[in-house]
Amino acid sequence: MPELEEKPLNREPELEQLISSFITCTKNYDRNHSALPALDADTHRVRLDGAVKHPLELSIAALKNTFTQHSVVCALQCAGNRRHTMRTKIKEVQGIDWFDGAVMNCKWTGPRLRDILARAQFSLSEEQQKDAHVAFACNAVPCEDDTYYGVSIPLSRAMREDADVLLALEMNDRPLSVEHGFPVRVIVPGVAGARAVKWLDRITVQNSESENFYQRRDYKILPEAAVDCEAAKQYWDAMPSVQEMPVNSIIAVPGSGSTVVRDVDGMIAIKGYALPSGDGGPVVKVEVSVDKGKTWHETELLSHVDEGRWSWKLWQTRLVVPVGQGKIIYSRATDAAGKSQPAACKWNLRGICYNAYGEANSLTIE
Ligand SMILES: Nc1nc2c(c(=O)[nH]1)N[C@H]1C(S)=C(S)[C@@H](COP(=O)(O)O)O[C@H]1N2
Ligand SMILES: [Mo]
Repeated sequence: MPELEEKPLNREPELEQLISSFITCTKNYDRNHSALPALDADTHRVRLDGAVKHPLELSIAALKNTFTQHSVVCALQCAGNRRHTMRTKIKEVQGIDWFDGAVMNCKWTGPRLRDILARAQFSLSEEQQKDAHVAFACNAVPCEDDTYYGVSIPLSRAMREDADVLLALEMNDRPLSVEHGFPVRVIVPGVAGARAVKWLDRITVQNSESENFYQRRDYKILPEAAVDCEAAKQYWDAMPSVQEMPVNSIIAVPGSGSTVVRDVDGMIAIKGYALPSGDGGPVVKVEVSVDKGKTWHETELLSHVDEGRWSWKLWQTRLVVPVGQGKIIYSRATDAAGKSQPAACKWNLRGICYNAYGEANSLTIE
């Protein structure tokens, strides 16, 4: 494997700042398995090949000018978001120590993948299409665990008009930044961030999942028996890759470990974000509990003109909380599909898809 030139850029914003606007416009989290490639939008091409009748070589200008442009506002979340909570509440896991900020909520614009696939036309029978995948790759730079970054999603999702799978050229009405995939990245609303390939240069229609490490040997919820890398080996092929993310919520204010001074009425402000499950959005309810889950109080969901099925919900409330130390507050989101966060979540080696109650712990209330 070629050496990585530098340590990949991985960082998340501070939570109070993250929830300060519905569209997260500044300092969104960055997750990279490689260095950031500097690509030229004038010469860059996206190749579409595999089981299609007409392979295509698409320039950025062609993606912009020869296909209808669509916009979608959606949450984009790393499957490892909240890993820190799994590692501290249950037991040690492998992976970057993400807190609750490995998520962004942005507007993405570009052609729909299904329109591009329609131009190329499949050479698969209807039966074959059911199990087929669309693989995405970035070959620009070597990654930590493979020579290129590659993943795939089911062809059925790519073809669903209501699934809004895009090849995004713009983020929040501006060309993508280098960090977020300039000049083109995949956006798959409701699905783990790992599938949103940045610096996209190849799309392949194929009858099985991507062969890449990041599809086959990572981003899978392994059973609890997979306690270490050695034990994990027997499960990698048996377990499905993560696609749809689970419903979730976190408390951004007050932050765990902080001291909060109550208002004269004995109340404190509690705020956070909530995320729907895969296709189950929007979030319809967020409750909080200040008595360890015995009673729950419904919070106010903030509405926004651009919200929809795939976006996050910001929420807030004020509640009377008794003074004291070591206090804990929980949050619990429910989405339109009726999916709700569990009190506890099973451990998995890579610490992904943690979605037990959101919590602010070790609080001192004065
Ligand atoms: N080419 C490429 N695409 C990638 C990655 C990567 O390392 N290389 N990381 C993936 C992962 S794991 C996530 S969570 C998102 C993060 O997107 P962001 O860096 O724009 O926040 O990009 C995905 N797309
Ligand atoms: Mo990720």
